[in-house]
Amino acid sequence: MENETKKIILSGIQPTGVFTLGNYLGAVRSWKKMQEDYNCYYFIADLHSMTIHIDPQKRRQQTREAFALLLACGIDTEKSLVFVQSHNKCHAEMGWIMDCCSQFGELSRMTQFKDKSAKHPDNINAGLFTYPALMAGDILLYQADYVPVGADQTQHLEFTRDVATRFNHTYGEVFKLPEGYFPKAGARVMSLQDPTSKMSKSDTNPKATISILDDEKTILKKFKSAVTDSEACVRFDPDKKPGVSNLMTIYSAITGKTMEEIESEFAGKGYGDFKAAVGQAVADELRPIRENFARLIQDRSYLEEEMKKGAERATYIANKTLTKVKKRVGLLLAK
Ligand code: ATP
Ligand code: LTN
Repeated sequence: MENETKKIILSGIQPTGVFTLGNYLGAVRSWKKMQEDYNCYYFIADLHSMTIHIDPQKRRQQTREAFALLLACGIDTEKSLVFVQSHNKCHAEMGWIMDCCSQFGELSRMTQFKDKSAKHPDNINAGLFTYPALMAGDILLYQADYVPVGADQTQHLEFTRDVATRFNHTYGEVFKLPEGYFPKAGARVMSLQDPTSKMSKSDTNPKATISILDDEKTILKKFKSAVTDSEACVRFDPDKKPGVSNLMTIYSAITGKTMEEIESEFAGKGYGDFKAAVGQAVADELRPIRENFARLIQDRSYLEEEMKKGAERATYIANKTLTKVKKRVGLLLAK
């Protein structure tokens, strides 16, 4: 699995619900492609999901499902290291050390903290505030070269680099500085009901998001009711025609067609035909994932076995960095 000459890719996804078409086209589909060229480490960020309230039973279920979804999307445990964050205790330990290397001022500037505290004013917990420090620990533990994340996470990545630089300066070189990785084929998918905001797992309006487990009928129906405009012309113009442009982005991401090709394909046709074609392309793309998932989620012992293998290997790798870090900061190592 591991190859010394390949660069390390690391990324995580929170178990906050079934992945959306946005998570798939913007992240997980590229993760699958990267497996061929990099040493890839992918994990379910269950510790990060604790920053919002989720019923415990639901969290357990969503974590198992998220793990199965990664495999269903083609993340291969023979090629990549796949694990659940909390199964490797190094993350929590490193998280505390990173907390102590983070400044109140810099954490206060994080837009995700501001956004999420506005969204959940009744639960502005300390974890939400120190979320980026835990994330920095995730990345630095594995000496990742590249971190594929969406635009919403670039500030956290910058923060990680700042903390790593400061640590290396204070205690001597330990951490590699990670870089963001923005795959060319990665698409930013917007809500089907409000195309100016991103499609998000935690959206409460089911018509706004396509879950990657939606069946064909549901997918076609959701695309049929997607918000467009009254011009009745398939043309790419994200500012003036955000709804149609979003559908074109999705169609292009799946078929590989350029915007010009899509415009001429639907020239003179109404939105009805266009929406049906996009819906069908999405349904065809997601069908094998849904079938793989249905099979995997039944096989609990297989999932548990894969989680266990992932946890052991992740712990082995992370522990090397953690031990170095503990020595450098002057924590006595237990004999
Ligand atoms: P939540 O609603 O719980 O905040 P989310 O749907 O925004 O979740 P995350 O778990 O925060 O998803 O993100 C997982 C990965 O998917 C990240 O790399 C993120 O950048 C990417 N991603 C999330 N939403 C989209 C989207 N609409 N388009 C493209 N990429 C996305
Ligand atoms: N914050 C990320 C999830 C995440 C992550 C990470 C991504 C947690 N730790 C480390 C990359 C590297 C998110 O919400 N998408």
